[in-house]
Amino acid sequence: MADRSALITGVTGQDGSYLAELLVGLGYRVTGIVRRLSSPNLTNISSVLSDVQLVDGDLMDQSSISQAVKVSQPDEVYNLAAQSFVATSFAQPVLTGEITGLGTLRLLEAVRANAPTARVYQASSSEMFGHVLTEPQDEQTPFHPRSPYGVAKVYSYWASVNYREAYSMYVANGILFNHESPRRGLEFVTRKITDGVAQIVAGKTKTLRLGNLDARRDWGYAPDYADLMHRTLAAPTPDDYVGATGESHSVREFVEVAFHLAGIDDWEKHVIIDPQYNRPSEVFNLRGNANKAKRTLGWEAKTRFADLVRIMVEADLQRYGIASR
Ligand code: NAP
Ligand code: G4F
Repeated sequence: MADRSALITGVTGQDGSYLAELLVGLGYRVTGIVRRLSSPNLTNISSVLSDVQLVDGDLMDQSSISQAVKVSQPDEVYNLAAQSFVATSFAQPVLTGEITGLGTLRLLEAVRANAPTARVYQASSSEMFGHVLTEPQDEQTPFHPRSPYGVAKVYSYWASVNYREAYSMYVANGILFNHESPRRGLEFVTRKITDGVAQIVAGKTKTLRLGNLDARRDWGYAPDYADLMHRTLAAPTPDDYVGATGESHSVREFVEVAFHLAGIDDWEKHVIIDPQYNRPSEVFNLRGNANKAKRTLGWEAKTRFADLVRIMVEADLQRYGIASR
């Protein structure tokens, strides 16, 4: 795949960093859009910093996005930037709508005007299914978002479909279920748990405060999903695909396995249920059916739940200087 070029929004995030590594490894010329922060946040892409061209841009700002598309002239555009934390979307709904919703429209307009033949990947989310009535969820399952984040993602999903239909652009949605890694932000529940467990083992704290332990998610491993993103744009025609493991587990199960792997079996003594982490409207249960991605793109989630938890617990123990148990 030499000589191909890709533009990634959200390159500093969990998924953007794994995708940048994958594409650099495949010989792509990779450009990443980064927004100005008072302290640069390039840790996730440290391994590919010399191979990725960084350009300033913000999904809130049309001119910088248009300029980034114009100068990079990408063959493929991956829109991974978002205000991606559901809990924050309740506290900052307008900002979330601006970035996670309208930001996609700004990028689609920038591509339409400056690189109309580029293939565009939109990071859609299982959070769009929200209040689910059927299980597992697939590409035909109706959307019923339960957060400002989910609402904004539904907007972006349909904007992407509309640009495909209205302008014959190549735009594809990846409807991805939760995917995690040692690069996951510390506020998300999986990483909060594995970091909390490591802190307890390191003697830095005794407790971990969590919200709804009964929520169930279909948790996969982020590098597997970066591979799916790339496969999605390699298909001859644009389409929308669910990415999922097909298994769902509760937050409680994640806690049990994580503590056990760190050598602690009486996890109940350490976990405090704190209602401040409950959401005004919760998504109780998500489990995806990725048969279409398997059939059409040859993709399957390789890393299963127990391995995912182990990878994350080991990485966080190591961060605190503790050898794996
Ligand atoms: P993440 O780690 O939170 O990364 C988000 C990225 O967006 C960061 O690079 C962030 O940059 C950037 N960003 C935020 N606001 C921006 C703005 N106004 N302009 C430009 N960039 C901005 O998210 P992720 O887990 O990698 O997820 C990637 C995408 O997939 C997101 O769109 C997310 O909503 C979606 N998604 C994720 C999952 C999942 O389970 N991970 C599942 C389904 C869909 P800074 O470094 O400057 O903050
Ligand atoms: O880890 P979470 O914050 O992820 P959530 O809300 O499922 O969203 C993630 O996955 C979506 C895909 O479905 C992405 F689109 C989105 O960008 C993000 O990556 O919460 C998971 C569950 C929730 O039900 C939450 O109520 O864990 C529950 N939970 C229980 N205690 C907690 C906590 N969540 C967080 N963050 N912190 C807690 O203390």
